[in-house]
Amino acid sequence: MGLELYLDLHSQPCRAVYIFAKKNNIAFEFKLVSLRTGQQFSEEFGKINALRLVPAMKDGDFTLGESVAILKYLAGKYQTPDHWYPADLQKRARVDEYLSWQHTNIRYQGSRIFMFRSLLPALTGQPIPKDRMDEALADLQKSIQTFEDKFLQDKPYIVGQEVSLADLVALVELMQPLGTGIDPLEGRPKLIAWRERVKGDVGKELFDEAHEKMMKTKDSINALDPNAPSMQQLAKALQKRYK
Ligand SMILES: N[C@@H](CCC(=O)N[C@@H](CS)C(=O)NCC(=O)O)C(=O)O
Repeated sequence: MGLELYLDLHSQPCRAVYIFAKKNNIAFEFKLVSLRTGQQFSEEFGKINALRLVPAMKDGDFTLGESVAILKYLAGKYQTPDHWYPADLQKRARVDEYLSWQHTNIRYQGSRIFMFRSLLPALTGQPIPKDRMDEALADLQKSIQTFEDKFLQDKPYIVGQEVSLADLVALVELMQPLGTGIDPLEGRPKLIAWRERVKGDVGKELFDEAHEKMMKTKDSINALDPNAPSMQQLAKALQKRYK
């Protein structure tokens, strides 16, 4: 049995895994786990990832969740070019440093904007109050400022001269608010130039293909049934997660 990747490309970490696998010509079977219809709650998917989150991976009998773990597994197993996850201890540690930081910073803040402006109001029927939205936008900008000052600085990439997993993971997260019409990098020329550089490294065609669904979030949200039990379950989980 070959490599299976369980993905929904509306999801940022799924896009990182998808883009990384495609860019490195890693053969895999795309297994759609549609978050819009609650397939993550199915019994079948529970056997692949008990956390009930995508992305997930199955390689033979071995199953794995968590995008960062999957990306590193693929980099190791398929010996992808060194720049993605450098063998040099200190460069690798820089990639790991960003990958550890991002979960509760850029990822959380960017996802919160996405949820506040799309899924949450659609599923609960309640718009997010303006002061909460403004606070969320300010929190995202604080994380982006830290990203610029501490991680990117004046380098072309997070780890210096070459693109790595850290840049890919950062960029897919920073794309998410764009799916709701907000460019979080507006007014930040250095970061806009970095975004274009990383897109170029990945290949614009692959990058755009991976983001196509997410950029049409409005259409998929209009097709949701907020009364479906799986959607109510999702709304509850999201309300807990995104305060
Ligand atoms: N830390 C995990 C996060 C995975 C995650 O939050 N996945 C979301 C989509 S972006 C999901 O599956 N959500 C389904 C749910 O909350 O029910 C990773 O990096 O893989």
